[in-house]
Amino acid sequence: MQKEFFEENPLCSALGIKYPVIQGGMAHIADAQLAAAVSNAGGLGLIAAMNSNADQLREQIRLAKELTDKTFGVNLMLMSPFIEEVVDVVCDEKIKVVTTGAGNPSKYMEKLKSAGVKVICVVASVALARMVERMGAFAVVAEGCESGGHVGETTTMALVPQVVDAIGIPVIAAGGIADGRGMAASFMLGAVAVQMGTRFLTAKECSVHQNYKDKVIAAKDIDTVVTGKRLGHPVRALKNRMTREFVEKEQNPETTAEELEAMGVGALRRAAKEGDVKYGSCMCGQIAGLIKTENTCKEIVESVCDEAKRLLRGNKVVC
Ligand code: TUI
Repeated sequence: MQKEFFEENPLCSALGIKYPVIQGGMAHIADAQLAAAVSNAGGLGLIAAMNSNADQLREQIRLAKELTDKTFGVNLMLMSPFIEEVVDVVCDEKIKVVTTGAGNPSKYMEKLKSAGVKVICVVASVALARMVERMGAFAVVAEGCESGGHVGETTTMALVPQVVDAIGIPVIAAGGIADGRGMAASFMLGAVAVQMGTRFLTAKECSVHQNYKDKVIAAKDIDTVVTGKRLGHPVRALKNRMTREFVEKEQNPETTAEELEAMGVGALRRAAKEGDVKYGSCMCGQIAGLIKTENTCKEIVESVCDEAKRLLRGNKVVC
């Protein structure tokens, strides 16, 4: 087993983490409690800033600082109406690392870098990976369309090696990874770490509503669908009454973009906080079918890494 993946992983050294596991910045789900649990487990936990304003994000950051003395980060959702003020909070609170998603981070790179923040950009294409490298990104997360939430068009298997060949900064693989096989495969594609979102949805420390967790655990391989392509922000979620109605409306040329947008408003919050898994949006990746249990973040991080280590030593997959 090559030491560069674990004991001497350069990304882990630079971020001050033990394991090459980064938690996805899941909107309405990735709070201080989950971020601290992942960081305490040796990975990199992230608080999702999503549509929080400055005060809401500051409160979550202060709470995470009480729950862990390890490095944790913030995920910036670039479509947020509060993006300017949350960038200021990240700088003020001396957050060491951010991930950015759902857009082009160029407007905020200089400010973040000047404040000493390492910026890891989530990209879904080679072109954006090249652009953020030129702007001084510390690393990229190459996120395939197997992921939950806002997705690009290319699969992880195709995207990761193309991004690895195109840039010189570290590449973290995301999309469809939930166990040691996915991690080992990611290393073979040239990634130095993995980001997992769906796997942490059923973590014991994840505060997402129990109905949502149960739906992830019950999901099969073909139980997710991408909606919203017509609106320009495709989103992968578990199939339910809401996605079925959305697909019908989306296919009907008489439905306006405004009607479709209205269906999406508040849908993730309804599922994640209120447990409305029929009419809410249960954003979730295609790998949900692999997840059968609720575990602590420590169990998740350690089991994924232990299995990857075994496989990289040449041991067979044991199912
Ligand atoms: O951002 C994500 N995943 C998300 S954000 C989110 S909140 C949301 N809710 C409803 C609609 C839209 C968002 C839920 N899940 N992942 C990172 C990611 N970024 N995936 C894909 C991208 C991406 C896509 C296009 C990044 C940049 C981009 O290009 C923009 C450009 O201008 O080039």
